[in-house]
Amino acid sequence: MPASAKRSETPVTNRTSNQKLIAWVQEMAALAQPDAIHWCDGSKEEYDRLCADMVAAGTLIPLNAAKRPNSFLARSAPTDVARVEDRTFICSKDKDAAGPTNNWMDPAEMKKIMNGLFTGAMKGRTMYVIPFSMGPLGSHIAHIGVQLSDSPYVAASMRVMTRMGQPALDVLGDGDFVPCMHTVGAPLQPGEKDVAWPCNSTKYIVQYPEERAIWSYGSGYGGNALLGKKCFSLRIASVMGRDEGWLAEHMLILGLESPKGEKTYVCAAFPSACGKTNLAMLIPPQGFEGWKATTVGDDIAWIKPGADGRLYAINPEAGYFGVVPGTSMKTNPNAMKMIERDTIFTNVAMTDDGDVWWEGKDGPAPAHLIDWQGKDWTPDAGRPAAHPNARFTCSTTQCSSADAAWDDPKGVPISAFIFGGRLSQNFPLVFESFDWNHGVYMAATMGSEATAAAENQAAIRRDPMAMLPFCGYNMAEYWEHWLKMGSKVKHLPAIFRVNWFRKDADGKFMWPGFGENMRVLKWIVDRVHDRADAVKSPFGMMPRHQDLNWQGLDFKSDVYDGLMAIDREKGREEVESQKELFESFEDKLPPEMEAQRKALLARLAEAPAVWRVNS
Ligand code: SAT
Ligand code: MN
Repeated sequence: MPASAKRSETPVTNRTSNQKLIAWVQEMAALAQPDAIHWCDGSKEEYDRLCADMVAAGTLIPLNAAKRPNSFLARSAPTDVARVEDRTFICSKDKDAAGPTNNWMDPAEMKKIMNGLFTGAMKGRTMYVIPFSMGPLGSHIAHIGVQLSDSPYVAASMRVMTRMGQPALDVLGDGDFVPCMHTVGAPLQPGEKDVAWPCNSTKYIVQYPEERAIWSYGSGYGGNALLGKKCFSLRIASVMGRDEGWLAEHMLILGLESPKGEKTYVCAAFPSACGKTNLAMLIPPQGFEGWKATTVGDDIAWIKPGADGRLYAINPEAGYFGVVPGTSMKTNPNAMKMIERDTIFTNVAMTDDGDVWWEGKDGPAPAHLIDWQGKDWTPDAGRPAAHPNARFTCSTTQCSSADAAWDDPKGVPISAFIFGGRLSQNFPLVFESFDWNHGVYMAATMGSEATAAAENQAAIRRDPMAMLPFCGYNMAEYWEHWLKMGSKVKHLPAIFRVNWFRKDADGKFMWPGFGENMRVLKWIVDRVHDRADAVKSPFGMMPRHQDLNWQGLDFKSDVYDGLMAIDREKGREEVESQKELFESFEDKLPPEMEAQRKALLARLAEAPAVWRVNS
């Protein structure tokens, strides 16, 4: 039994008077039969003890303290390296309530399976009781959850990723919480030696939206196991938002401050692997002296209408679980600085001097590494040293671009929503929707190309609002909810689409991206403050070359022309292909969505064969 569990514990009744919570913990302990129960207080001492226990168990490897102070490397089981969408279930009473884009199972049937799997599942282990607040403590936008887990990696990670421990219990009082039940599914027989990363080949990530409950079995990794993240903050919270009139979105929150001190906040949604963390921590380039970009969040936003008729957003999380490969001084200097210390790395490679390495890090690959699976690695190994989904887990307090209001219970007022996919062809750098409904349609039909290899016959994987794996109810009803917000909110944010990934005829990216995205963001800021020009295209309102600030970047007008061009026939094909998505929702599809699609087809029919922004 780990030292953290052996310590004499404060009696539970001194920690909380919440009878529902106490009874639930007892009931779950009777089911899962752990050897011990530890109520997490969220202190630094507790975190350090958890880490020390994990070092002793081989789950964490301490990194070279001179190079990477207070940091650790975890190597997961090779079969437990990412979210498992095909094992993720929305168990609403009606199949229709989950909709055609979710896996569904009858809740009664699922509960039988869960009860079977969880019986005795924590034998030989400690069950951690992990109270947490998603959002600033006491914020009217925040909510409390309690996770039970037999993974110390989860308990430690939850302290970094959420406001975890006694303060969350104090805010909870006798109120309601979202119960989050989790096991790695690897009970130990008496005397049996544990492995470094216990998990089970059977995995279930289960949401019961009507009960607002989560059960997760068999995985210790990321969103499968840190249940405050995608399971609660998106799948369950999207249902709460529908019922209560707010939005739970897969969005970063970014502050943009002008040299005059005017602050504008935007939310942006992108599918995985489109650089959300990089955009959330962007550093304005040359030509933007005096501008500041500040980070409120990099993954999730909870957004509620405020008394003044604007929308206010909080980041429900308190840390970053970011993709490591590709992170460098070029792509994200703020993140590089942030993860210099006090960071848990999962599935990166280790250098001979006890530091970490990953593909895309600055400088050449070292001559020798231990790869993410613990094997010797040399540059000619023919396989990546870090897993492509390797992650850092790191507190927001370490981020030097953290916005002054990142922990403000009021949230920050949102002026624009930005939606972006990854499209190599025919999709312009940026445009603004004509109005709210048009913006909702553009967001609902966004997508990314399935693979980089399929560039020419780009099969687009639709990912409405980047919420495809995260919407806890019928996606068509979610669109309806978005459309309704249009009439409920007095001061609506403007809606934009962006695409950083267009390629030229030689397959080269046409747009430099990263910090240079500030040029687009500034135009967006100026648009929402009514001081930037745009011209009307079939897709929406677009900036001309002269409408962007090019100081510090030589970006020729004719290249820009190509970046913004719309090929009428390709555009038409794309819009026709949206029909398949729409039809899958049958009579649940809001008629407005099809009306918007038809209107776009009509605008394209009147456009020249190639629509150009500067002609
Ligand atoms: O695994 S997580 O859901 O935490 C991260 C992600 O997939 O975006
Ligand atoms: Mn995400």
